[in-house]
Amino acid sequence: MTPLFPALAARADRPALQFGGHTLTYAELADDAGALALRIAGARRIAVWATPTLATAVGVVAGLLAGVPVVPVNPKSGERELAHIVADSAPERVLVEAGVELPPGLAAPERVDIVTRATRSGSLPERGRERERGTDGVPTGSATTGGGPAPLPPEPCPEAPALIVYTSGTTGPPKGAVLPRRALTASLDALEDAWQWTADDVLVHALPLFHVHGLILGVLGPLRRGGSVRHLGRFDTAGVTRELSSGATMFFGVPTMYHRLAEALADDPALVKALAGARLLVSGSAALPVHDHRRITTATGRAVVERYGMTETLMNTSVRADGEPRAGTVGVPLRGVELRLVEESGDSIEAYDGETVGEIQVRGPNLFTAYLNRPDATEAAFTDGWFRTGDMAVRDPDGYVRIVGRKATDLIKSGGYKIGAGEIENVLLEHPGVREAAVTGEPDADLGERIVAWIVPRDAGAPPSAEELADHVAGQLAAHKRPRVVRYLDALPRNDMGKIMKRSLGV
Ligand code: MCA
Ligand code: AMP
Repeated sequence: MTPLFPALAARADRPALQFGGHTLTYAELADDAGALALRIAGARRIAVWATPTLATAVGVVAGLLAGVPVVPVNPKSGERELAHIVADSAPERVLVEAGVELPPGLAAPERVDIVTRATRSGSLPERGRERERGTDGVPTGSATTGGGPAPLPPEPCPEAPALIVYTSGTTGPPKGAVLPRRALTASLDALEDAWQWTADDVLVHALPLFHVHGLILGVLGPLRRGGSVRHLGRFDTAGVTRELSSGATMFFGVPTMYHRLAEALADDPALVKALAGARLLVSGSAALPVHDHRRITTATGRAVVERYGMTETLMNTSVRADGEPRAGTVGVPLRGVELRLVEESGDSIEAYDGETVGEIQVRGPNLFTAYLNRPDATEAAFTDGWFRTGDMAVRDPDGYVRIVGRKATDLIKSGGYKIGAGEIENVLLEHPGVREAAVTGEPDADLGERIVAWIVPRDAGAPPSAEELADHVAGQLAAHKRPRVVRYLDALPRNDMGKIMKRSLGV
């Protein structure tokens, strides 16, 4: 069986990962992740405390090498969200960067410290240093066996689960999408084809490492190609400029990041030059407004390539690197992906007319296998073997897909994060000052959509402040799920059945 990361198996002496000042070559990553893989081998499932650090990348690669399913956890998860993920995925161990404190919600799984040679020494170490011991006394350096480094574990079968990534629905807590190894290889290799992605590419990004975009595309993608990734830790235009001006060839971002780049271009000639020199600029996770596409192209002469994906399906379509760029579209189906548009009636739309709207349904090796512990939700997500994305689109005569909206108004995309209105409403309703709550998304130039909470307070004379409610949601769920605006009402608009009419709230 061919390995998931050929350059790692070959212990190539080329840079693989760079986070701030910390760098690992493939050979070093094979040593560090290989040693960690030996320590976690046999575990049923592991969590990784997914800070935007080198340690996280090493922890995830170790899990993949060991064939142990990895659950990446948002380190900013609030109490309730964390409790749900831990109870649902029941990890036996939690991998965390040495020295980093874990919240009480992660006290049950056995802690395993991630120690890498790069972070141990604070910078690139000289080779051949003595083996060191981790906090639990297990060797953390090169897993050597006398004559040389120990071989990496054998490649697990393609259907073996690789990652479990949590994703929000309209109601209820997030669901864990089980992603098998073949979904990762199928999707990453289809992107190699669409983007002419090679070992010479150096990717720069600043995406979080607990979602598909930042982790699978942004870290595992370069590793599968044998290229390298430079992670900025946190997004800013200066970091993007610096890396694209010093050897990086590609940038991946969500539309909010491109919006911020577009805003900065007018006063930043170095940024203009950096973007103009990039081989490929890719946007995804939400629609990049045509206005931002145009501003970037006008200033830099470069077109941003959009690709369309989902946690459950990985990548479905993309504008190809060798194709015609077209702002406002997500390009054509990727190699191996079957895509159809389906009407409300269930009939498939045959037209390629740029105007008949249907739901995007997909089929192919890029798909997840199931929602963890949720056979009901898994079954409901498919029709005759086709996955129902909930995204509505039209198809141009040449096959380019144009997303025009989504079926569920209760799903909000803010900053590229998918957020369920119901989840936030449930948490708001538990606040002692809240009698009724409804959550909607409204257009936001920076975030795409911003979360709005409509609140009927228990005491109209002393309503809880917007800040207090935002902190409450951030503390229970996650900071990106907090309402950015709170509007107070005497009563929520309801129909004769008592159902809240969100459309009258201005959605
Ligand atoms: C603010 N903060 C708070 C609070 N308010 N913390 C606790 N309580 C509060 N009340 C903190 C935040 O944690 C954060 O900390 C900082 O203040 C700023 O937060 P925020 O305002 O939310 O940040 P932002 O400026 O709005 O972030 C914009 C962003 C971010 C950087 C673009 O939205 C982002 O990283 N988006 C990426 C989403 C993504 O990767 N989606 C992929 C999923 P600190 O600064 O320390 O963090 S979709 C996917 O995977 C599919 C497959 C696909 O197609 O790609
Ligand atoms: P998630 O479940 O967080 O993986 O988000 C998946 C959703 O993000 C999709 O169902 C789409 O609604 C949206 N999405 C991803 N990429 C794009 C894009 N390029 N344009 C428009 N929407 C996108």
